[in-house]
Amino acid sequence: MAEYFPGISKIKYEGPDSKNFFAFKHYDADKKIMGKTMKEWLKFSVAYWHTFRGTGSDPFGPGTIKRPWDDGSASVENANKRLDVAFEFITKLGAPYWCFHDRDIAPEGSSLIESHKILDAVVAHAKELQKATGVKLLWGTANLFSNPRFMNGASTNPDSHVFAYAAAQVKKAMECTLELGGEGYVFWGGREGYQSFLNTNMKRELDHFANFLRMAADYKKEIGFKGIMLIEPKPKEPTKHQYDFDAATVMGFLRTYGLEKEYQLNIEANHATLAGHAFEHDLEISSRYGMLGSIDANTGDPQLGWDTDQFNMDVKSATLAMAIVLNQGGIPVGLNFDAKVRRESTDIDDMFLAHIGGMDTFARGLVNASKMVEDGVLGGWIKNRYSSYDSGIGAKIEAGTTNFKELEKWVLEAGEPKQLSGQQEKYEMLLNEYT
Ligand code: XLS
Ligand code: CA
Ligand code: CA
Repeated sequence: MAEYFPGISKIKYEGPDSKNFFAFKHYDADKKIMGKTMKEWLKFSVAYWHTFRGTGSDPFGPGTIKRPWDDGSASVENANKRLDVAFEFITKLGAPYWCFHDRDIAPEGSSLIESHKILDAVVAHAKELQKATGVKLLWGTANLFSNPRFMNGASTNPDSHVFAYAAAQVKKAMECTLELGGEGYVFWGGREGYQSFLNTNMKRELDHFANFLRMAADYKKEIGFKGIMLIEPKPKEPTKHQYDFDAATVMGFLRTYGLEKEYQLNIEANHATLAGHAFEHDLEISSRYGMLGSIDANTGDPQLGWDTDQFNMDVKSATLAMAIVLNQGGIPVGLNFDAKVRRESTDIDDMFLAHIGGMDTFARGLVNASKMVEDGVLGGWIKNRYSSYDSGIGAKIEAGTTNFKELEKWVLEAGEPKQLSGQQEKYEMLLNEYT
């Protein structure tokens, strides 16, 4: 079989003193941290759409990134060759998983049946490559946003014909995910949202969306897919208002429609920040309610207000993220690099460096967070801050066994509360000690 990265051998762990850019300084796959290997805690995945279909195009100009193996055609041969390249890349990198959209891996045909056939052929090839390399599928998904037929949405489209088309496409993508042994299946809202109040019946669209998700959950059971179904929040882009705005909105939506047992959340850092939250905010809120299933590990740019999907090289952010993962005992699905190299990063080397950097960043985050847990730092101060709820009147408030009358009586005796400092700066200093 042809080798596409002849100059690059398997990326190894060389430790923090290494000066080699093509080596891990922190990600030591088999090293045990708090009872599990780094590989198990982190479950890294390469996003096919960015790394193998991304061209660097932006609204101001066409792609800048040309890959020598890609002839630019929509042929099955080209699609299969790209997969060969991808599996060599992922194997050399040492990431255990990959993720895809149906339309990233296979071109769309001129009819649904033709698209299904092409997809089947490409999935068969992917299955062989998975077997040969040991790389596994983290999750699959359907692209319900690129084709013009989805311009007004997929399951929230005002036209039921488009709803049905989207269902047929998701049905097939779920079958392919099952065929490839995926650990999850993701629903990112795509164009599920609206641009104008004047032409939108929001309630009907949301009802339809819920029905779509219910049908998907039923189909999961019907075909025996054991993976976790995930919803990925995002507040805007491509529509002005995306229905899956943020983690809290999605959890409320799922509960409203009785779907909270069928779905968990895939939290993307850049989407949380677009919603005006920190990455750790959406991780924490979903984790604390038992809904954090997977992570799209990337970052936005603080100066740019759009979805830049950059590799996260911020150790502090990764530390907070991994602290949340540690706290819940692991990440059920995994940590997918939904990130692309910059349009100016046009070398093949950049593909490797970006992933090595991202993996090392989250590995450092994991190690830092575990040290904080082991030192009893993390969680300790927070527990202390709420200790007034551990006994007495506080415990009654927490247990829901008191009422306004009793609380009034209690305050009349206790008097004015003492001022308790939030000590934010102290804790920021402490975090600096670990990162
Ligand atoms: C787009 C999303 C998308 C999903 C999968 O903003 O991040 O890539 O992760 O459809
Ligand atoms: Ca994503
Ligand atoms: Ca994104």
